[in-house]
Amino acid sequence: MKDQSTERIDKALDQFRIEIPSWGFANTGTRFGKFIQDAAATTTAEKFADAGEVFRLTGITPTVALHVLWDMPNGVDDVPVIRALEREHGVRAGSINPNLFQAQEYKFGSIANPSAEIRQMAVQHMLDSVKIAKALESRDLSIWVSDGSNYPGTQSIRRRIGWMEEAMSATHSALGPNQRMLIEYKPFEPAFYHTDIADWGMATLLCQVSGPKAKVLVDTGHHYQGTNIEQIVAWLLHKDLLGGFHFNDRKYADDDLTLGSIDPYQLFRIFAEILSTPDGSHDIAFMIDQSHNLKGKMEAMIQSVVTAQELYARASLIDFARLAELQDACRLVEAEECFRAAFWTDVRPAIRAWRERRGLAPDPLQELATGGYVERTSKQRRERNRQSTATYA
Ligand code: RM4
Ligand code: MN
Ligand code: MN
Repeated sequence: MKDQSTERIDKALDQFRIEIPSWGFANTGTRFGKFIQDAAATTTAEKFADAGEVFRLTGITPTVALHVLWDMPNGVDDVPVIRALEREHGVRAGSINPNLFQAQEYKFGSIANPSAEIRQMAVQHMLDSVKIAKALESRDLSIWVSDGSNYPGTQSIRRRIGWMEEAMSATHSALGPNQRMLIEYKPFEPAFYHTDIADWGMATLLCQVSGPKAKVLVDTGHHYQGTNIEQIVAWLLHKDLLGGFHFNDRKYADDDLTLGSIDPYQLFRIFAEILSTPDGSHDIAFMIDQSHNLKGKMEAMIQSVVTAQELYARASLIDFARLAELQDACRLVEAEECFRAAFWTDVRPAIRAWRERRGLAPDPLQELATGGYVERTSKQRRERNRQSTATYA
């Protein structure tokens, strides 16, 4: 007979899926330059191959998030190419991310740009992205705008709110019946005075203006130090406005470090909030938003996926019925210990067993290390990677 905790873990593991980002496999950099890796993916096809390998090793990453300009430079015309890659590598396209920050036109903003013409261009790109999402049967359009300003007085914050409302509403009207748009917020960077969608309040209000298919996307790195992210999660859950997450860890700002590398308890607390809903069910898109410069990309992705799985399993061990009793009775220490006991449980043996039952590698990271994939791709991609530019000069 299975004991209660094994049952809880198994149920959690059966349920838990996490999306990985195509950009996590490509060369990226810091503000000072790129560090080129031999094994980095240089094409969309290679990103799909890497994502397929992560799925094969972990069994819980069936979808890959796509950034429209980076992965589908020809827009909707690239849909058949993506379809073929899905079939070849056994992973499906996940959330579609419009790119509203790369074109020169967006220097002073995209959907909040003072120029009506540039705003129109940005809205058109969002509408094209909705079309792409429909064609790929992707449910979510993940919107992040880098809009903002660097100096006080140089832009009208209020008029820009109105322009964003128009753009978001127009995008919402184009969504299909099962589609959603997720609005991501970020307090600063690249704008350093005001960011047009700076926090969850602003994202929430934009969702409310746009319509019921608009939900908030919480990127864990996009908060000021000390912000109680799980409290934001609780409010969004309460208001049925939580659409999804971009997970990553950080020490200082939007560092995009490997999940759980700095503060695993943070992610546990977020999962605890989500799993505390009465029947434990939820409809939230879990996604990773990381791109590593120092660690190998495959290794870092697998570490992140596995860490998310472990922390989700640990949060599932919380006895929420007992916790509620202790909370109501204000038995603080016992409540805290009930919560912490789950956090301190080593779930790795249970996860290993779960993987073995499904024919998956018992230790995905170990399997990657010995399986030869990275050596193979390094050899195949080395020349092309070495030709790419690393400097901004
Ligand atoms: C932003 C944000 C977005 C991501 C871009 C590349 O900081 O996290 O989600 O698409 O980076
Ligand atoms: Mn993000
Ligand atoms: Mn970010």
